[in-house]
Parts: sequence; structure tokens; C-alpha cells
Amino acid sequence: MRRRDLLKRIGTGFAALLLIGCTPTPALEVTDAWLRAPLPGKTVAAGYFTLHNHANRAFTLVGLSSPVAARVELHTHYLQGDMMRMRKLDRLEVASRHRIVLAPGGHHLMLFDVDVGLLTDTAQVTLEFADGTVLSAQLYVRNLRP
Ligand SMILES: [Cu+2]
Repeated sequence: MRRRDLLKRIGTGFAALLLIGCTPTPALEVTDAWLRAPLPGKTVAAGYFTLHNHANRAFTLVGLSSPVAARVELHTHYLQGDMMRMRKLDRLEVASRHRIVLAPGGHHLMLFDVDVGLLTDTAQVTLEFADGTVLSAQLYVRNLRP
């Protein structure tokens, strides 16, 4: 009986420690975010990231913006005959406990009228979701010329 009480206490203490030790996981998380800087003389850039949904419900991405670009769109590639084409997606749902990967050849961001003078090591992109959630992501900038 005593032994059981002790074990119970140890169990409770351990659970409390676990709770303290855990930082809360955000519902939405962006990882592997990067931007391919515009080619010299161009102002269009492509951006990529992985969007994780850790929540028990779906989120729908409905808007994108960036202080370094006039317009940010979400695009996808598709095959028409043997031509690779792309089109804009107005919204994209990420299911509960799923993730969406934006990568070259697939879904991607297109940034239009990029102000190259504003580009540093990272570029901020803001994601807006249908429920009003706003998430800010820092995209590591690649191929930025000095
Ligand atoms: Cu595109």
C-alpha cells in the first residue's frame, strides 16, 4: 500500500516535470523556408517552405504578402501535354496533423515586383489563414548577388 502510494507520487511528479519541460507546440509551423533571389535584371522570385499543421483541425491558407514584393502568389505546376505549366492557387488546405511541402517543380510561392534593394539574408513572408490566423515566416535568401 505504501509502496503503491510512493509510486503514485513519483508518477505524478514525473507527469508534472513533463508538463514543465514541454514548450507548447505551435498549431502551425514553417520550416525549410527559402527564397531564390531574382535573376539579375528581373524582379520575380520563387519561394519554398514546408508548412506543418500540428493542430487537431485543418487550416486553409488564403493570403500571402511580403514587405519586399508587391504581390505574393501561391502556384502549382501541372503538366499540359508535355509542357510544364503553372497556375495560381487561391487557397490551400493543410489537413490536421499534415504538412504541405513547397519545393521546386511543385507548389511554390511567386513573388512579383521584388525590390531587390530590400533583400537581405532573409525575406519575410506573411501567411494568412481563413480563420484569421496570421503567421510570419523568414525565408533564407539564396543566390543574392553582392
Ligand atoms: Cu509560379
